[in-house]
Amino acid sequence: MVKLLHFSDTHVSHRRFRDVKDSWKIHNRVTWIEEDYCQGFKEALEIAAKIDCDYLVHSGDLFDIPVGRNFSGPTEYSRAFVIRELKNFFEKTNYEKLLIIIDGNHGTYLTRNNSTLEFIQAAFPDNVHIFTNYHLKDAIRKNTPLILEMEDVNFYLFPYLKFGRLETWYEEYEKWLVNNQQPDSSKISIAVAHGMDRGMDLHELVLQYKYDYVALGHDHNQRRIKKNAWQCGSTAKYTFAERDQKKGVLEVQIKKGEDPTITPHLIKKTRRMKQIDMTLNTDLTVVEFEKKLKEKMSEFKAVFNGENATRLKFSFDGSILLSNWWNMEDILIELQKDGLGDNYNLLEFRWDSGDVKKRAPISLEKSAQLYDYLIEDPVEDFERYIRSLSLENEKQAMQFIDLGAKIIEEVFTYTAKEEESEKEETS
Ligand SMILES: [Mn+2]
Repeated sequence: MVKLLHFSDTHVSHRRFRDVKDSWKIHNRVTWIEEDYCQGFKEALEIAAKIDCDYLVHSGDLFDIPVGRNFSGPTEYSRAFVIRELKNFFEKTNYEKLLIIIDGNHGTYLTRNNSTLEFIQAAFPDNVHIFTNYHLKDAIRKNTPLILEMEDVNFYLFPYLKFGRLETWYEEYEKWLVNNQQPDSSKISIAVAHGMDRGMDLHELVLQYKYDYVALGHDHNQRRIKKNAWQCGSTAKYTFAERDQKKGVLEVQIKKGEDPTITPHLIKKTRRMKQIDMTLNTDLTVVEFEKKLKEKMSEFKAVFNGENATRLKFSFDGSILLSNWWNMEDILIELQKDGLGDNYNLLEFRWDSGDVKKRAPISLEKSAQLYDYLIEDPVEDFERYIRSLSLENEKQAMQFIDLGAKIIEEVFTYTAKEEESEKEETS
């Protein structure tokens, strides 16, 4: 039997710069939010020591940065934190445990042959095995396996790759997988993959092959995908969509040829995130809007304490007059200043109005409609305009006219449809 601690998506070194309180946990060293993700990582290791697992498996996104076009590496604080906590863990367990980590889409320089996992491996060369994006690309190019073979168990590694982006990548990836990554029927076989979107970043075969366990990462919500495949979720809340999720890690006991036994362990201390939903309507005055928000905020009136301060988000939908919305945004900015001041126990204050329909005032809507009637036949008008340019190339001129006609048609039909649906809604 083999016992794993499966953890994932620790996102250490996650920082926020907008809409957060200007406050350090340790002055000039680490902010409260950055520290939250360090603590999640630390608690996962504490659970690993307690359950006395044979292997620790991290299924990606250990560090939060670099990501996408943000090429900044993890902060020195968080690098040191990770090394120190791992050293504590390995010492406590007499350097008998192995940690296996794969690259996710975070914490890796996707277009370069570098990964932030490298210095961890360099610090603990006998206890840490890393599998990076560039290891994967090499393996695909050379058609070689990406496997860690131990005496009792084989690990099949699938660092993050959005192979479904191009058909040719998909075919190459599948070919590599079929040729190299099939489970060994005589040994305990464990797949480790960062991905959740099937056919895009998680290949169907990873779930179909008879691995004894598939340790998945990328989805921050802990859940069972199949009897033998789990997303273990993140160790700290990351987006407001995760506000009500429990966070944790998985203890996995595996016997060859049997279903694995999964025991979730909760991360106890996670930051409170609260989202307040409000539906706006065009009758709502700016004064009423301010009053309502202040009422909702009163719950958080307290002396600031970074240890238990809340991250708060207002989410608006409904519809509103644009001219009112401008004033409401000014009020939100004022309330944010208050909320992140000394009288509220808030660490973050933000809002999302992406779902609000912002309507122009009636007077403007009317003039916009009047404008439609000024052009009798926009296609003809456009053709006249192109002809006025006296283009020498007749073929090119015709292409412009055709293209213009298509665009005009699209724009005008779209407007007509939009108006219809708006009328339906208000009736
Ligand atoms: Mn991810």
